[in-house]
Parts: sequence; C-alpha cells; structure tokens
Amino acid sequence: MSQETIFTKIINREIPADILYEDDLALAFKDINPQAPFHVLVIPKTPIATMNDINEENAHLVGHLYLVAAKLAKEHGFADNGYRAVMNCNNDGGQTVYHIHLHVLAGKEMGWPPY
Ligand code: D5M
Repeated sequence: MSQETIFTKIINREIPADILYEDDLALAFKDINPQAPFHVLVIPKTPIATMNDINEENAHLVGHLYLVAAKLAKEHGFADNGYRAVMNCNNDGGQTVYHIHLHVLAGKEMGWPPY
C-alpha cells in the first residue's frame, strides 16, 4: 500500500522543509515539532505506509534509513554521547504520518520507557 502524504510533498519540494541529507533512496529533514535539541526524520523516497508494510522487496530501504541516521548523528557529533532512532507504527505507536520515518533524536539524555 502506498499513498501520498505530506512527506511526498516534501520529497517533491512542494512544501518547504529543512533538509539535511538526500540521496537516491532517502531524505532527512528536521522535525517540525522537535522533541530533542536534534530531531530529524529520515524517510524513504518510496512511500511505505507503516512498519507493517515492510517486506522482502523494500526492506533494504529500511536498512538504508538506519545508515543515514547513523551518518547524520556522527556528523553532528552525537556518536559518543548517543542518540535514539525510533519508528512509530499505527495508533498505539503514536504514528501520525503514514509514510514510514525514522525519528533521530539527540542532544539530551533520554528516558526509558518512552511514555
Ligand atoms: O511522527 C510524525 C512527525 O512528523 C511528527 O514528529 C511531526 C513531523 N512533521 C509533520 N509534518 C511535518 C513537516 N511538514 N515538516 C517536518 N516535520 C513534520 P509520527 O511518528 O508519525 O508521530
């Protein structure tokens, strides 16, 4: 299942975003409602609605999101202190945009569990 969300508009530059990274497969931009000093979303350019829609054909894109997340965290100096990368799924997971995205949060010590 794939459907257009606000993130497709960001990929297509139809609405603005503070883009930090782009390659053929992924885009990373600052979250509009940051929950940490550094809060970036890493998304695949191919829309995948939820984690439930990850399959053998598109799983490589998810690995790529983690690669980009770690690259950005390292580049911004968070590798040693640490950071969090999280993907929310559906209502109980707190998902609001149905185009999968890895939240990359850093710059403060985070608690656990996340509620
Ligand atoms: O996270 C969805 C995230 O997407 C949430 O943290 C806000 C962010 N968001 C929504 N619209 C925008 C735009 N236009 N730019 C940047 N960030 C945005 P979820 O895990 O689905 O709750």
